[in-house]
Amino acid sequence: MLKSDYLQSVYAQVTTRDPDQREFHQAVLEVLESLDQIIERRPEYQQKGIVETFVEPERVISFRVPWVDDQGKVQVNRGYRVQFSSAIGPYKGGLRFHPTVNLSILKFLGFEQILKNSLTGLPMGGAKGGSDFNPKGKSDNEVMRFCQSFMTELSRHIGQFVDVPAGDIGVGAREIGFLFGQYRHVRGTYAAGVLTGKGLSFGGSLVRTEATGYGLCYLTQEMLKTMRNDSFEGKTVVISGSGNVAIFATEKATQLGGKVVALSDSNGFIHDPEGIKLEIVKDIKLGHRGRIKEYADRVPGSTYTEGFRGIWNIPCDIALPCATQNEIDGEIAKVIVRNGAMAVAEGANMPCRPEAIQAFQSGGILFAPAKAANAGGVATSGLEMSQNSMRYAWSFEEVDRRLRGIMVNLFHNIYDTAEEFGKPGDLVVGANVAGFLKVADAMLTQGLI
Ligand code: NDP
Ligand code: 2IT
Repeated sequence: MLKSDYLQSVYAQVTTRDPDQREFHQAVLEVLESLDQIIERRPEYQQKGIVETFVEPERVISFRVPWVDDQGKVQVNRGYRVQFSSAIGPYKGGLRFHPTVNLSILKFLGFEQILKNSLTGLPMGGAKGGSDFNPKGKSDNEVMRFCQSFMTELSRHIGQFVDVPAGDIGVGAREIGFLFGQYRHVRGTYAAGVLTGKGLSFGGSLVRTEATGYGLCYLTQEMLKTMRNDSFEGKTVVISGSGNVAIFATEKATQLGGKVVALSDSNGFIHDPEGIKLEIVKDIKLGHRGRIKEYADRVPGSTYTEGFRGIWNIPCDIALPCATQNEIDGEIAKVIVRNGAMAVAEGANMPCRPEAIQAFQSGGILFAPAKAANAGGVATSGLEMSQNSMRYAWSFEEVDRRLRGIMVNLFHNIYDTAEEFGKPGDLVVGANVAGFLKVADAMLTQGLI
């Protein structure tokens, strides 16, 4: 329940305007609850209408995406771009291709992206986009034709100083390549800075592929060190998902001395008590877009179980949910607490429901929210944009060093902010408040637009 009448009225307007957008309501409410800690200290936010402006996207674009499948049949999907905030930089955020994509999901993601991008310290606004297209089971040619149609329309709305999309669920190097090719074709210009996550041969940055998972582990490591005088060394780690974020979180957690024992996909999970052999996972997922089940067929001593939520019954010291939103509810969270975990850090966006976060915090478990914990991906996108502007490419070590520096600074910023605003150790409040203050002050300074 919100204490401030002003924030209550903002939330009432959000839920009345779009009563069906449940994921968006969830993301907004969490942020407003954090702002409750500061709103009395900053009366100008209410006087200037900052919060009600902040929760409404600057622009929402919706368009049809017709394409022809391999049987010659016309398929029509829906495409979107939610350009949420450009207060501190051009719109920036990923594209998601998944059958569950709708406006509620893209608005929650775009909204969180504003604060996440602010926390990176780089000049990027917030956006998200995508389509209800399902790349799973499609041929490369079908994916190419879909991406070309999608970009034919999207190209009118983006640009290196306007809006810079990247990948997310269902959008990786293959899709970004097709999207970039079509942008170049329809605009007749080589503007490398219009997309991030590009291939290395055409303006991509080293470390962008690894960045979200690596960044998640750098932040978790700093949190363990600062708040528990501890590290990944010797810890059992469970990671959900087996996509881009999960794979490179597994790689870094292992390099830092942890033992990752489980991964999942939307069908089920694998458990390997000896520690996941990442080269086999990479061969399955990156080599031939296979299912995680195949791991158990190839690695003696490992098991596969149907149903992706069961992964959280496996006891662990560190839990890194890296699949999708609302995967962990209050009941699952209690199991994680009961099994003795010491830390949870969100690699996916909003994988923990509010009751789950509550259970972690009251159970004394360290909790790092997504907008801080997974900011390494977009931060490295920011570094890709910098390199594109310079027409230069840094080495792997240089980008990795900068990524690590950004995540360490980000952690201390949210940790100190939580303390400053009377909620020591509450990194949810720290992230929401620190991210918001910068954007709100930019909005105040620039006037109502
Ligand atoms: P990928 O498409 O590479 O992988 C997604 C993984 O999550 C797959 O294992 C997939 O399983 C699983 N998954 C997706 N949807 C569902 C669902 N509805 N139920 C259960 N499992 C599901 O995506 P990413 O790894 O890039 O993204 C994972 C999460 O990380 C997302 O929340 C994304 O928003 C977030 N993120 C990504 C960043 C990036 O740079 N890529 C940056 C910051 C956050 P299956 O194959 O069965 O669908
Ligand atoms: O959720 C995210 O931060 C991303 N999908 C990455 C966005 C980006 O622009 O790199």
